[in-house]
Amino acid sequence: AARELNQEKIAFIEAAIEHGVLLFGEFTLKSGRKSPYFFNAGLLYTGSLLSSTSKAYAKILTSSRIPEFDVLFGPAYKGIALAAITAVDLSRAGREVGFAYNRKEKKDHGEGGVLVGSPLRGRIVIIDDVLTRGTAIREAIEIIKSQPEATLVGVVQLVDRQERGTGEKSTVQEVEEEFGVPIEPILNLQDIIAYLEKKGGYTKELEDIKEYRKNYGIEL
Ligand code: OMP
Repeated sequence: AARELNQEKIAFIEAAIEHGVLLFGEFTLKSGRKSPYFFNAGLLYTGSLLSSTSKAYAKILTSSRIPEFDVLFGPAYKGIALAAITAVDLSRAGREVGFAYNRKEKKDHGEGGVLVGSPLRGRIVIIDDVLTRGTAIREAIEIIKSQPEATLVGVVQLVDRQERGTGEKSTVQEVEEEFGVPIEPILNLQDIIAYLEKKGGYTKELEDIKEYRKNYGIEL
């Protein structure tokens, strides 16, 4: 089914552009790919941006292929706040779930360990920011898999850039097949392109994105 660019998505993309969260230019990605756009979830730093972000995650969690779950896991660093605000939003809607995250550095004093928050037991959903080649999400998945009482049941990405993974398939396909769990995006590149086309005045940006997609994108 074709994805719909609804009013909520339009408002979110518009706010992202306005606050420099979604940028156009020249960026070198974690994977080494040189991209004409970049989505920086770290710049979602106002109360209202965080509020629309948590609502978008909460909505996907209740209206997509993501099954029932017990704990939201936010990978350090950006995933931490994203998972926390989403747990708050779900709680306000009457749904209680746990919240957990990892430290990047292992602590050798105090409570120790790399995991903080809810024990990683039961059905876990990872709340992540951006999916490109899949390196970041694989690291997060490994943390869940290292916990004997935890079962990963799904992943929600704020942005799926719809790129190829380590092979010819899309990153989403590779990771879904390898780990047997659904990955659901709030926004994907298709949504961003649809927005830019509808808005008008983004000819150069769209050209650059199309060129980039020839190298790293998947068939839309
Ligand atoms: P992969 O590990 O290649 O999937 O890249 C995803 C990670 O790259 C994210 O967790 C971000 O840290 C970062 N990233 C962005 O934040 N926004 C982008 O638009 C692109 C990337 C990226 O480097 O690919």
